[in-house]
Amino acid sequence: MFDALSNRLQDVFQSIKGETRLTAATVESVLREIRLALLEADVNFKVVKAFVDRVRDRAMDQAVLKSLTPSQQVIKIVRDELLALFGDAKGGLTETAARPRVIVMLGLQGSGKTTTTGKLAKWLAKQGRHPIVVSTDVRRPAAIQQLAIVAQQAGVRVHEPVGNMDPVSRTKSALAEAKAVGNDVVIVDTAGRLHIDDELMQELVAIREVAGPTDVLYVADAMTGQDAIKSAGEFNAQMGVTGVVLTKIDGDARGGAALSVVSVVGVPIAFVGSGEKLEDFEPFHADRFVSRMLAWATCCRCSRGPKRSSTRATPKSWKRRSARVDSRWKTFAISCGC
Ligand SMILES: Nc1nc2c(ncn2[C@@H]2O[C@H](COP(=O)(O)OP(=O)(O)O)[C@@H](O)[C@H]2O)c(=O)[nH]1
Ligand SMILES: [Mg+2]
Repeated sequence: MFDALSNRLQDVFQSIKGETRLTAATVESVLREIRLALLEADVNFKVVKAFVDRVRDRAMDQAVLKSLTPSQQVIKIVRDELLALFGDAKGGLTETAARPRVIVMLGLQGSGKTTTTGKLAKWLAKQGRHPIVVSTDVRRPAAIQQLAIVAQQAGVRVHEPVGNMDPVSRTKSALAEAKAVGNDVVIVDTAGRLHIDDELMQELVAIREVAGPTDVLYVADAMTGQDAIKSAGEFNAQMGVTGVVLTKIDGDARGGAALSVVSVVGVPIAFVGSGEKLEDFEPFHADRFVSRMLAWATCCRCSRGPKRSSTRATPKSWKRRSARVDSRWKTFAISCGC
């Protein structure tokens, strides 16, 4: 993800690197290029406009233009504003003293809810927590089975009320089991649809009522671009989403959805999923994300990054390439002292 955007920004920054004087016209042309780069990366157009306006306001400041390092300052402004797109929120779960803490997973079918339920449970278990997971996806018997397998792989308890196929009642009995056994986290995996419908929303609202969750996580497939943002807004309006889990960032998604979600929906990114394995999961850190994105573009002393990568790569080759580029970057960063 962000390969193409990163390359485009690298070109833009390259064009002003080393300039000792920046004119207003140069800044405007840089802004035009940045605008195009963001739109091509599928960033929401309103977000792009607000972003470019903010960068212009700051970059056109005479103190910046007349400084000794104007281009470095413009690059820093772009970086700051990219960070601001993600808001100040820290990734991870909300803070709560509630025991058990209840987390409800939402999202469209195939976005990665069940996989992420297992990943999150494993991540929590690693932090010394004792999660129990429950599936409320009763329409597809295979979904209950899938969560049982994922829970087993994650080494966490799964609530299996035999014969009970009512989503709300399954949630209730999972809470009761957690209290009886001493599980301090309950993760409720829910059903998804290809599109949002009223029946699903009513079911989810009823689950929320009995669950009283501290975290309502919307699982968004990064590959679905702007559509993911639209449904995040709808889920948020009905369910009060507390965080987004952005999955499949290992694919070749253009990444614009990730950059727009906080501004458009007003909900922070809590976690990111970067593969099918349970370990491919981490809390979202905006600064690391932006640093990776701008790694080559902002490297202080070096003129060009490593060999360009194709933007038409498949997820698997992306992974291999990404690992290669990462290791080259480490060697390169050490040698250049960045
Ligand atoms: N590459 C990749 N695949 C993922 C990721 N998260 C989930 N998947 C895959 O996406 C597909 C759908 O996931 P699933 O958890 O069943 O989605 P659900 O319908 O929302 O519960 C499965 O094949 C998962 O292995 C991820 O971060 N990266
Ligand atoms: Mg599922």
